[in-house]
This record gives sequence, C-alpha cells and structure tokens, in this order.
Amino acid sequence: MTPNEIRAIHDLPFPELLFQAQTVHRQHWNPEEIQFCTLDSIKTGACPEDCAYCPQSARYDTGLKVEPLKAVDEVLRGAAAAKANGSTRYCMGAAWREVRDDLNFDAVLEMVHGVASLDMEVCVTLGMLNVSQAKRLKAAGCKVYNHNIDSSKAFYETIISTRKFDERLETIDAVRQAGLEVCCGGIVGMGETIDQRIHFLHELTEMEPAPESIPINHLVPVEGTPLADLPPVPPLEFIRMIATARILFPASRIRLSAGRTAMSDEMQALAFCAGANSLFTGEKLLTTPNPGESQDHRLMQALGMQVEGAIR
Ligand code: SAM
Ligand code: DTB
Ligand code: SF4
Repeated sequence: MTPNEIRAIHDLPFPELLFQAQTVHRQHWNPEEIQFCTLDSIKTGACPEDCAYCPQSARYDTGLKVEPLKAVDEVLRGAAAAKANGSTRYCMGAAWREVRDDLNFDAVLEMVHGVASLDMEVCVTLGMLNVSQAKRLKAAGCKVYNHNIDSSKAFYETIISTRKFDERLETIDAVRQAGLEVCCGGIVGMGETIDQRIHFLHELTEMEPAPESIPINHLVPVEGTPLADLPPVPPLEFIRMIATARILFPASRIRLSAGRTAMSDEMQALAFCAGANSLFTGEKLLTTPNPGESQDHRLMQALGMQVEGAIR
C-alpha cells in the first residue's frame, strides 16, 4: 500500500473509519477482551542515547533516580504479582543503547527464563542486539522483542542523533532471524505532521511479516526533556492512528501504550472501539505514572469488557 492510500484510510469520515476498523477487528479478535501487560524497568536511567522524548537519557536532567540492573528474584516477584493482577504478558525494559555479552545479559536471560516459567508471555526491550544474542533470548524462553521505530525515518532523525533509523531496522531483522516475535510501534505527539505519522505506519507495512504487536504510545511529556512542553495530540487524531493501524494490521495486537493517565475513560473506550486490544497496566510504565490495576479493572467493568486470559 502506498503512503497516499494509507492517508486516504486515515482521513476517512470518522464513522466509516471506525466501522472499517471494527469490522476487521471482529474478524480476528474478540472485541470484548483486552490483554493486560505489565512493564518492569529492570535497569533505569543513565542511557547514553539522546532520544528527545526519553526521561532515561543521561543527556537530560529529569530528576530520575538511576538504578542498576535489578536482582533476578526481585523481577520474578514483580512478575508473579502482575500475573495475580491479570497480566498475561511481562515486558522487561533496560535503558541500554545495546546488549553486551556480559554478566548483565546473563542475568537478563535468567529473568526471562524465570518469567517464562510462570507461564507468562515474555517480552524484553534492551536496545540494539545481534542475531546470536536474540537467539540466546529465544532459547531462554523469550517470546517477543520490543524495538520501536517510533516515527517516520525523516522525523526520527530529528528526534535522535545518536543512532540511525536504519540501525533500528537492523535490530528488528536480527530479532526475526532468531525466530522471535516482533513488537514494534511508535510515539504520536512529538511534533510530527500527519504525513509523517502516515510514513511511520507505511514503514511498518514494509516489514515482512508484519510485527505481531504494535504499541501506539502517546508522548508523555517529561520535564527536562526537549519535548517537555509539547501540547497533547487532539484525541480524535490519536484515535485515527489506532483505527488506521488496526485496518492495516488486522491480525496484530494494537497496544494502547504510554500516555493513558492523560486520557479520559471515553477516549480509551473509543480506542478499544477503534481496535486497540492491549494495554500496559500497573502504577508505572517504565519511569512515568500509569493508571494502575484498580483503575484498569474499573474501566473494564464500566465497559462490560474482560481481561483476556483472566480466570473467571
Ligand atoms: N532503550 C530501549 C530502546 O530504546 O529501544 C528500550 C526502552 S525505550 C524506553 C522503549 C520505548 O519507550 C521507546 O522506543 C519509546 O517508544 C517509548 N518511550 C520512551 N519515553 C517515552 C515517552 N516520554 N512517551 C512515550 N513513549 C516513550
Ligand atoms: C512501548 O512502546 N512503550 C513502553 C514499552 N514499549 C517498553 C514504554 C513506555 C515508556 C514511557 C516513558 C516511561 O515511563 O519512561
Ligand atoms: Fe535510551 Fe531507549 Fe530512552 Fe532512547 S528510548 S534514551 S535508547 S532508554
């Protein structure tokens, strides 16, 4: 599909856009269910990269407490608690530029093995990595690797100077070659144009096969980062991105990711109607606030929806 064709979907009259998104959603998924995922920041802050949105970059003074790699048993306790709250997927993130073959990576492999033993889907996001490292993750029980392209190539390179968009694609290739699933999405609200959003989605459509999971983050503006003062995206524009992603990727998970504390129940409900079928629950994302399990269970109840995989 060309960028122009994607733009035509994105710009459909809103009821038609939602109808098309709902139609494909219902062909592939149970529209009453939402997957709950939990994030765990296993190594926080002091990242050498300069991603303009990120509170974990060492370049910006965001008042974040830097923390070394967590102990394996602490992570496993977190995963067990998340499972008890309905999460079926545990995503561990490290503020690394890239994976190194050192003792830290050995510890991450142990975490992966431990979480997989709890019968949860394991996802990790550790920065750039090569095929042999990706294979070691897979062998340890990892199912998915998250590595976002974040935006269109042209816009990306105005947001991050310490690495190239094509390096992101190389890591995603390595992940695929190792037989892991790909989780790859981006951020809306960094000052990009709508056409740049379309090019971001187009880039995802060029991946063969498509990412199994696509997180759509709304920028969380963090004091101290260069993007701290950006205004929020108009909610209907955000919903258009979710619906367009659903239409382009009928069989992928579309995850309503960062930025939910600033979203009303109604906006989240619209996102689910537009095809989002996964979210991050818990009080915190990696470093910034998130609605928390009780809020999310309340929302599911108010909508008459269920947590996917929950024991009822
Ligand atoms: N360091 C690794 C990397 O860059 O791939 C993994 C962790 S990084 C925090 C994972 C993703 O979090 C980024 O690609 C970005 O999409 C998202 N993210 C980071 N800060 C954000 C913010 N302030 N608002 C929304 N999403 C954000
Ligand atoms: C993704 O796309 N969003 C998550 C997860 N993948 C790793 C991270 C969001 C981070 C938001 C900013 C923070 O809490 O530090
Ligand atoms: Fe580092 Fe990832 Fe944050 Fe970029 S997004 S500064 S690579 S933790």
